[in-house]
Amino acid sequence: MDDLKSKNLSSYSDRVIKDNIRPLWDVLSTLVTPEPKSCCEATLWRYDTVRPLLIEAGNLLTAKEAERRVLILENPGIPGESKITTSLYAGIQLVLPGEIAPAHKHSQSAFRFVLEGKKGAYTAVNGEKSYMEVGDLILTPSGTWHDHGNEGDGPVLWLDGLDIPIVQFFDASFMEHHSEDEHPHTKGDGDSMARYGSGMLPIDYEAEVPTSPVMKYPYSRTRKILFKMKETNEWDPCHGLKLMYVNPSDGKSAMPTLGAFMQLLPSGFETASYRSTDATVYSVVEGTGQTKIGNKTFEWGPKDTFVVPSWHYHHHIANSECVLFSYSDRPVQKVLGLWREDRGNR
Ligand code: 1HN
Repeated sequence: MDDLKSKNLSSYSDRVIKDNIRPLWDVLSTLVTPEPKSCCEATLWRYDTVRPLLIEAGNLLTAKEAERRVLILENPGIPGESKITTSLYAGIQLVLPGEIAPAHKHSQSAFRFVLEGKKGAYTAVNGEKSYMEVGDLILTPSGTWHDHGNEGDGPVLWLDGLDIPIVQFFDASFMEHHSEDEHPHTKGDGDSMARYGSGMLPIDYEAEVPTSPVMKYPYSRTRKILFKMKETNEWDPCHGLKLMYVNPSDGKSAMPTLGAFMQLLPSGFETASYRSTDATVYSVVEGTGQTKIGNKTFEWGPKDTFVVPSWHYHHHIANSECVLFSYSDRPVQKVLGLWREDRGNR
């Protein structure tokens, strides 16, 4: 294009922008890319870095003063947005003995993935108390009242996963505080598991929401499943042995916006190179290893968190027998027909 033409086009663009109009030809190639071009960066947060900072915050303010005493894991490629990926939020929360994080409800769906703590801490969801043990997954579905407490004698820390950026994208956020710090605890630990998660359902059960009626997926159970399946020695080259947390009433993802997974990699296993369109957040449960993401290598151990951006080739190397929890926006992408994976080698 000659200089004069280019100058005329540029002044044309400057002029129309004043009327809130933008020529598509200026932006088309950034709007519609031939493949995902994520601004999100592969990053790892060591538990050894985050934990002391949270304990320090524990001396500065109470859970009640903070409402939620959380350190957000912020993706360095999207600074200031409280996002770990373009669609997901992650944070690490601390509740000290005797504290209550007061009851509230909001449109955002959330889960807690327990990192540390002896039994005694709980999340209560719509009156059902779920006591927390390391590796447990506890759901707080959209619109459910939830409060946290700690009746034990040590700190409890967990990873919070929320769909905040998705709700923000739709401008669909509502929140309410309960009149009391604690919603009445009318049901005990395991109530929803007994009713809905044991291979039976109440005869007239009809789902009113697209979310699992089971509030806690205990690690003791998840681990048993993984190690039972391990006996057949059938490994997926890309995933080792990988399970998805499901809604037992329909077999779909436990929550509509948050897909959650648990996988086992035997000692010495190196997964085949893999990429998918759902950026994925990992929390290491057991073992040590490495994940190579593009040209970066991340060494990890228990309770570390790392994120693999969308459409980035990566593979894991297990130095010992490893159990990895992960979550992503896969159920949203699947329902929209957007999800893709590439099990290719590179
Ligand atoms: C929330 O409700 C919790 O209930 C944790 O523990 C983190 C981040 C943003 C908005 C709501 C919780 C949150 C949150």
